[in-house]
Amino acid sequence: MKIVAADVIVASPGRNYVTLKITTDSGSHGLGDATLNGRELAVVAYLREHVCPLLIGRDARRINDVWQYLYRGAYWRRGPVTMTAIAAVDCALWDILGKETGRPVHELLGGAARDGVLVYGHASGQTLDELTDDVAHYLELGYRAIRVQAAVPGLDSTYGLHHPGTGHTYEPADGAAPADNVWHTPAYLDFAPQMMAAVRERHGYGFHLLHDVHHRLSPLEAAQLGKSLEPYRMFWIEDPTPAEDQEAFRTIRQHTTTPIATGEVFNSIWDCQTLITERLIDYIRTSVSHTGGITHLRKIFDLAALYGVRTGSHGAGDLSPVSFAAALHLDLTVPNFGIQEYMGHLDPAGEVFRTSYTFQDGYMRPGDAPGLGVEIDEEAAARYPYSPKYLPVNRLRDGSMHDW
Ligand code: CS2
Ligand code: MG
Repeated sequence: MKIVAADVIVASPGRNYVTLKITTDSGSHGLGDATLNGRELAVVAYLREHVCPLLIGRDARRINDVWQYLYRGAYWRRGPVTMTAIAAVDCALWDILGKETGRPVHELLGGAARDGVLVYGHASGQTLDELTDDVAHYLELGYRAIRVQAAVPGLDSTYGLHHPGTGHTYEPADGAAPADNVWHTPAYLDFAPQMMAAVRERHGYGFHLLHDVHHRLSPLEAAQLGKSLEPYRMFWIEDPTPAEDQEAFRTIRQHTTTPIATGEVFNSIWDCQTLITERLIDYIRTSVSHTGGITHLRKIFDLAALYGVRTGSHGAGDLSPVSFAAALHLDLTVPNFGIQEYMGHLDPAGEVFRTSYTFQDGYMRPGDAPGLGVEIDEEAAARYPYSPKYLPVNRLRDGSMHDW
């Protein structure tokens, strides 16, 4: 089964998505998500100029060989652009294998190890009243796990909040240049326990509570935050410090029992090796689309299983429905699954991507369609041309750059 075409589709139905479509001489095609938020066209060029021409004529069934060929053969290894491009190829080949064999991808991975995939939704608010109302909304929808973010008093803007008027999805990317946000750690450290107290006081402890710190603290500040949140029995705090400094997590670990999740910005097993083997985190957040696809993410999850680290993959709205479906297939099969982020996709993304995954009672299922179970409508995609959209940048009050 030879690859005869590899095409890159760039569309912006609400936000930018890059989709790789691989076609074989048997008439099958498969999809992979190649979206790298804010740097989309770098992956497009990497695929179109360097990867797609090399795929033509290769056997689509040799997924492991194609992966090794693209990873080892490039000489320049890892990095978000390379690993997102490889991920797209990998997912498209799993999709093709599923369609050719008539099996959903989770069956090809050894079959389901659970009935459904626990997901967390995103509640937020400009005030604590708005936040706790939003938590009520998610509980009514059936969510069993909810991430909470609220505007920090005294700051003009806070990350992780719904944009007013866009519905219940957190959509930070906007505009032809990044907006400037201003951050002040003391204000946040004072406010965070008040936020969790308000949520637990109104809604109790009958659901999992999550929070994203978005890489903004020093290790000691993160340790202080973890301790101050212990009474609220967090499911996790996410990205307390910049994730690339793996040793920093030792300090956090020594001081708090609040569980730690990190890894959405990682792109290979090497980025989380220390964190996993030293048990410095509880959840690894690497995703299918930024970490080399199903083939490589499986290896990370297997390593994590050895050390009692559970999975909690990134599933923001800037990952397309194609990689979200791939995540659900993999999540269903891994023994050490923990939770899956589910931000959802705003319309008109639904015009471009037809999905077969479902949500019920807090759990998602990928469905039994052959392959990944997602199709792209290329005519609809053409109606939404690429437009630059950037995440904000973050500065301190003195104007210096901080982590976003
Ligand atoms: C966030 C993301 O989902 C999350 O946990 O950290 O929204 C992240 O900011 C974006 O995916 C970056 O592209
Ligand atoms: Mg995050």
